[in-house]
Amino acid sequence: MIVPKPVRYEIRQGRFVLDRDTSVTASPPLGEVASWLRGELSPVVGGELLPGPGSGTITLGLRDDLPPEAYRLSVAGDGVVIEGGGPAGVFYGAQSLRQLLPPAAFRKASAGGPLVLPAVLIEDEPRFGWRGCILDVARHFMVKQDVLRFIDLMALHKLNVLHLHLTDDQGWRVEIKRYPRLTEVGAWRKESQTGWNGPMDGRPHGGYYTQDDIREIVAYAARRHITVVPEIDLPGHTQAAIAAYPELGNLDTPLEVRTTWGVGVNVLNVEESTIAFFQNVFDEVLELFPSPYVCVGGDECRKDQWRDSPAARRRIRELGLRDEEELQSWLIRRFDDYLAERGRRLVGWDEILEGGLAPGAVVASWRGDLGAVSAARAGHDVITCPNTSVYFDYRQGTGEEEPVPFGTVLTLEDVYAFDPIPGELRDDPAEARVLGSQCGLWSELIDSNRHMDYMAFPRVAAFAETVWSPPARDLADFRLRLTAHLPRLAAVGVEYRPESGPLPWQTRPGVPGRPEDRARWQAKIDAWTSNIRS
Ligand code: TNX
Repeated sequence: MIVPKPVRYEIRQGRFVLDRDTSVTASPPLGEVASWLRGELSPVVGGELLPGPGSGTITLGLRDDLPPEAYRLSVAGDGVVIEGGGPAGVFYGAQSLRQLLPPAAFRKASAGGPLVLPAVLIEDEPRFGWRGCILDVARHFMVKQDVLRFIDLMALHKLNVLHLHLTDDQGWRVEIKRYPRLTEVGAWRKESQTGWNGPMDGRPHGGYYTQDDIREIVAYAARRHITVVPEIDLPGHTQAAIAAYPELGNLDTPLEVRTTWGVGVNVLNVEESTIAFFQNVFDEVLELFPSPYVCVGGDECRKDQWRDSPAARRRIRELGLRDEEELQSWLIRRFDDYLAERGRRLVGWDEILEGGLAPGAVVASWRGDLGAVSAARAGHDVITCPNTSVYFDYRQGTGEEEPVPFGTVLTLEDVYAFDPIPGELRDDPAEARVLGSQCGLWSELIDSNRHMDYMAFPRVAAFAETVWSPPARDLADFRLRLTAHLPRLAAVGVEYRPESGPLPWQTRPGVPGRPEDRARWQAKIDAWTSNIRS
């Protein structure tokens, strides 16, 4: 009853009893995994699990005939053996081991007696190397402790990339020592819009991570084999930065941190001083995030201000560019060069394809499938995150009681049916360019951790299965495993969306979710799809 479904699962004769006398032993390279596992299991057995020999033993080991993320887990009467190609594989084996225990094993307290594991043999490995979640902590801030909890929930589902959307029009969330106003000013807004286009709430909102917080998040994630990919979005989605440092913008009038949603007009100017500013920002960001991949955004950049700006037009002439689209590509290339010189790879949203793209750049394709198809065929590595399948800010049911109806409907079944390889790329050599996928938890309309739980779960479980498990789908089997999985989430304290729809306190009466908004969204999604096609 494991989620995501393992490649091979065989029930054997017998059982293993886990109690406070069980020991966890591991070779030195697996010390971290072993201490993590002891940390998870000790409270549950009501005693400290020791490294030495005990009445039964959980043995962790490495095998050089397995890929780094693959594992083999055997549970028998005389012991449990988890072997992996690398520490990550062993870690995933340990996650599966936890799922063989009753849901009480997901509480941080004694389960009140010995825990019985069925004898099994599991052989497992992921289908994709990039199994991610985009967490938008810019539109609504998520406190550090909740980010750590989310990391644990990702690890439970064998996800391995946390794409942290750290900056946007509505907030700048990472301390940059050289430019303190980014957080002094940019991390706070005076109020927020309720619903996608509803009235203002009249309540200040804000928050940011200090550099020490970020180091803690990155280390916490690393211990769970999760890479944190930072995103500093530019040249659009930068109103908070411009509010803090007006010289980055195109206008003479000062701006405030944005309080409404949707694609804004305020974008960075393209002066060398602005490029230098952001490279200085990235100097600090690269120090904090060891990830080989760094996201510079590049999405939804309106060009109105560049069109109206004599300085931008001069820049276009000087650089011998055709238009504002090429100016955006030129800017993204400057950051691509900057990152490449430092041994990192640029990730950008599919808009970076418009107007030409640096060869090493990775494209995160979000507007349907077509960005992914053209990028992969052009030889770029691709991460698929189509809003039409894996945007979990979109509502998950058709009912009027669904909180803040927004976007198109993405039910659990829709997510489970998602294939990270777009249909057009199947059996095409360019298929190999798809590194994997990531689901989007955009937070314009997710203003609390409780609501984040509701939007994320159980869709994240279905998503995890699409990136981890073999491509064949069996909805009935998934549903069955989900009935075992939901009590685990409940034991952790996750307020997931029940199958039957939101509980009374999960609906949001009074927040606008008008039928015409849905129609507008569907029209917008259709338009994108046909735009990318042409
Ligand atoms: C599009 S995904 C955006 C985000 C929004 C999201 C809302 C992307 C690159 N841009 O800025 O939060 O839609 O669903």
